[in-house]
Amino acid sequence: MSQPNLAPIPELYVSFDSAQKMRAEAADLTSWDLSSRQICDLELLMNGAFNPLKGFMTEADYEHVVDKMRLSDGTLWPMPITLDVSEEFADRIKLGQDIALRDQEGVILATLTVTDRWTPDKAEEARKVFGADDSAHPAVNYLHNTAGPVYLGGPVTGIQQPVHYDFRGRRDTPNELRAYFRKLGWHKIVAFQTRNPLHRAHQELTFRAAKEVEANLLIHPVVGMTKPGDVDHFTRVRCYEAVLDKYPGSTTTMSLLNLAMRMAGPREALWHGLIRRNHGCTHFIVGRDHAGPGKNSRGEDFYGHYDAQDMFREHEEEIGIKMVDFKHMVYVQERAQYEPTDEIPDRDKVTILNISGTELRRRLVEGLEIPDWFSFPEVVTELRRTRPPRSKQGFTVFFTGYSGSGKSTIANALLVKLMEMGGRPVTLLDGDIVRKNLSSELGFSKEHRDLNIRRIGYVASEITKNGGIAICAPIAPYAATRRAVREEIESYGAFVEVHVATSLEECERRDRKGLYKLAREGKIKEFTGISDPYDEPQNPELKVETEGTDVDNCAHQVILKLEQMGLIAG
Ligand code: PPS
Repeated sequence: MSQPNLAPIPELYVSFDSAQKMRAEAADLTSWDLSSRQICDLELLMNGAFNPLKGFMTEADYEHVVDKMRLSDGTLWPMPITLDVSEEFADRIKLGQDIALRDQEGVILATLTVTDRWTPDKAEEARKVFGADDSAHPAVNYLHNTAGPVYLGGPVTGIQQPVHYDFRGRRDTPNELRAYFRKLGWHKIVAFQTRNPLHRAHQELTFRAAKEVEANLLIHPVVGMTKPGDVDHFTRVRCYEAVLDKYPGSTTTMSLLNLAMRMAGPREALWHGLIRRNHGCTHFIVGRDHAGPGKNSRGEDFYGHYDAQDMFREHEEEIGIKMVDFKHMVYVQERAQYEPTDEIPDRDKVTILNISGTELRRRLVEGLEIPDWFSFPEVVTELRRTRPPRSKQGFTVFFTGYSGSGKSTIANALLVKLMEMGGRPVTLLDGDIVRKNLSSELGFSKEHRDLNIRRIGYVASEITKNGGIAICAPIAPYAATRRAVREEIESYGAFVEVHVATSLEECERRDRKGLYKLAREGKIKEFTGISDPYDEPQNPELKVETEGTDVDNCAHQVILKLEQMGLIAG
């Protein structure tokens, strides 16, 4: 295992000439527009990072992978790589048919020969692959609320790589990295996977790993999809570039991996190992809580801190890459250095310091000091540039509640109060206004309501990203859609969900627009609360009771909440 076989690995691309021809022919095929996650998966299938997979999984491979972490021929493969589509699309496809796979601009990247089509049991997939059917897990949430209901499987023929305009020089296929290692005569390469900015603890850990196994180091950060709410990859790559200077250039290199992570802990660690093996690495660092998704809906960790290491150790031979395991690194003040937490003999006599990810985010958000022992000044500057203190960031206030609950009235009062304070531009996206200007063709089916809310979410996320305040006031009856909007916005700033909790009886009694009467008479169909559902928010940032409280006071409660969250200066 220590002398890597750095010969090229199989890719799924056809030759340049065939690609030209196929591109022309594929223009007539039925085509599927790939989601962001599917584009990541397709890229890694085509360039051999997912070797030995030759396409999106067939039903038999999928079943085996879900049940046993193995393909149907017995090869170890822990993660389902499936092409999820809508029912309407699946119904149009005949088995044996070729379809074109296009990116979001319509460029044809590949064709898929559809050999399998099935409706998966998603709850079972969630339980077996991610350990629980709990939507607090980002991949389980994706599975139920983003992925389509039907899977298509079959071999892929690659026409071209997805185009990336950012950091082009830093992206390498497995074969490009293999060629690089061959050229430099690197025989032992230890890979470090990360989705976070590198701080001093990471640097120490990677240094130690390289020293321990006498290997060269590949810093291999994920720039595809990571955990919702993570620092965006542009910022992270700028941080990595700043830290790269601190490594000896002749022994360390960095390359970006367009992987869509699933945050599946132990299974994900095996998968990461296989991917690094395919990139020509001989060793792989697995630290504490590798690819951990955080807490479940009961507030407990999804996986044990060292489960990933245990599972990796069990399958190390088969993966074909050696694990370099690390315990959590902490700073020992007296010795002014980082040490693995289990290797501190005199831990009662020394001062151990540590800043968790959550604490770091808090300090960034509140503009507090980040000590030099924790990170590099260049990294902190970069992070502060992207994440100014909360009082200078954009944010979204998202009111939800029944028709006639008072959302619009409170939203209008809040708009005026925020404009009076000044400092940031404020935009009101009221339900009725949006339906006039953005969503005039939509009705009130679940599909149309979701589309309406996704549009509001999109506009609000753009406003938030650019430092403004968006106030939204739709009914937004579906919890899953509200969550999707929250995730979209939280990559840029705070999302403050305000439940205007006026009871249905009170809304109906007020019946300001006379709509409840019409809904009761059956003259308006699918009316929220009468003939259509409303999912009560479980954990809104604020719940406002309007019965017996005047509008000014309700808006003031929101202002107090914004102050408490550090979003407006007190
Ligand atoms: S949603 O579900 O979030 O897309 O709804 P929204 O865009 O907020 O639109 C709600 C307003 O449309 C009027 N209206 C209805 N509401 C609910 N159900 C049905 N079937 C319906 N038909 C029309 C109603 O006036 C809502 O306005 P508000 O301001 O909430 O009272």
